[in-house]
Amino acid sequence: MLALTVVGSVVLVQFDWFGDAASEEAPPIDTLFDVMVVLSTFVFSIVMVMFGYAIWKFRARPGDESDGAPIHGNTKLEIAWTVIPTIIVLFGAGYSWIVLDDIEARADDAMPLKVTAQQFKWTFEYPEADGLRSDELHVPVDRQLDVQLEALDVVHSFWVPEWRIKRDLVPAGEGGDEIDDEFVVTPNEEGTFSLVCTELCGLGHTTMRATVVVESQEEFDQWLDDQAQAEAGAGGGSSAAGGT
Ligand SMILES: [Cu+2]
Repeated sequence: MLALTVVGSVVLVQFDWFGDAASEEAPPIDTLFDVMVVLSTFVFSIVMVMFGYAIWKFRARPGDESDGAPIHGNTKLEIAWTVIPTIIVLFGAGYSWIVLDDIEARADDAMPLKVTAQQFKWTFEYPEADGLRSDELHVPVDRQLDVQLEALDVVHSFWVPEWRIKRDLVPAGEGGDEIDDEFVVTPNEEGTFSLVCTELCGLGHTTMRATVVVESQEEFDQWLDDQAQAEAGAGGGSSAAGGT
């Protein structure tokens, strides 16, 4: 049983389940996932070993047409299969709670960002830059983003795979204050990523993507300036040749 757990765990943990990581929240999430994989492998091993043993031990010999012995209850076994899963689940819940508490901690200097989803388009608004809007997401590296979500029509879902965080955008309408519509994330690697809508939201769902550029603070400031000028010049600005 333990051998099967070890072999299964070693094999499964090798997989790069989520791909590249590019946020501060990613490592604790990935570690949590690996721990859960090991626990699941342990449970799977118990079930498979018991299953194999039962098939072998209690098989019907050739010519044996008799009924099985009538048995009822087994206190030791029942205590074991209640206590072990309870410990596993409580451990998983406690550990997840700690990780969630950690990755949801708010930084004082977080940058506010408003994300609006609609069929089939993302819009980003920067309250610190006079409400500048863009359909390409640019953010500075190593700064926590305080993201406010809004959906205009149906349910969408915000997901940048490398950041790990995934959150639904629910059209709240009147009195929708109780909907959990914000999250924080701290991108810690520069580069270009894809924001993917990960909630089937209509015929154009597969096209509902946006480019995400994580860049240095200087490049980000420059991009904001460029965007503001383009907006002032042409009136109505989306992203053209942004920061590289
Ligand atoms: Cu969508």
